[in-house]
Amino acid sequence: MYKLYHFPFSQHARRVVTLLEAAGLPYTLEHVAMDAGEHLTPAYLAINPNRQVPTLVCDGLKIHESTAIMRYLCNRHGLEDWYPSALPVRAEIDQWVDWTQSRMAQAVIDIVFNSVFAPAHMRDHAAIERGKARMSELAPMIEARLDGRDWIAGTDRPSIADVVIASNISQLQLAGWRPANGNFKAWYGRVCAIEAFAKTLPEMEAA
Ligand SMILES: N[C@@H](CCC(=O)N[C@@H](CS)C(=O)NCC(=O)O)C(=O)O
Repeated sequence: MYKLYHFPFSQHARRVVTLLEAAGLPYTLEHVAMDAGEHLTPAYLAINPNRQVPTLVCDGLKIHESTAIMRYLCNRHGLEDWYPSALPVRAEIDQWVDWTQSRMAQAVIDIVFNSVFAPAHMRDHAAIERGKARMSELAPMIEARLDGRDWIAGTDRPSIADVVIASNISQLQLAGWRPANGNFKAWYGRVCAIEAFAKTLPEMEAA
């Protein structure tokens, strides 16, 4: 049984839940009350010294970094559909996963934290603008790569790369940012139609 330290407004935690759900793996969610600072407590820091969610705990193993957790689950359970082992396909999935973490993640945090979660007096408007500028740079890359393909890595079915990118897009929606018309928007609709993905969306967004 996996234990996932989780917070519903964490896109990084939600992507792991999507995979656990989609693969039918046994798990429990351990709610970390980030809004009350629980991630900063010594008890949680002993689990993840980065003071972040998610963290996966199982069989004495503690893993942080959402994408490392997803790869671990795929490798351990042979989730070929989500993370095919054929090297050219896997390389493209890894490329988009790492690209999302290195190029997109901070922009999403900058936009959403400063538009939605930070108290008004702490909002960093320059960070919001920086994040939006980065998203304006990245969105056309997604748009172009989806030309003639349903899923970002060219697979026949959604892969972890689609879930990783889309979890960020769902987070951006909290701040009112949405993919424009075109391939990107149609792709996001396809990801949202995946039951395991839709199930993880926080209530605020579904409203
Ligand atoms: N690279 C990490 C990022 C995790 C992350 O940024 N989590 C956020 C919630 S979405 C968090 O816990 N932030 C608290 C903090 O950084 O202090 C991953 O992919 O798991």
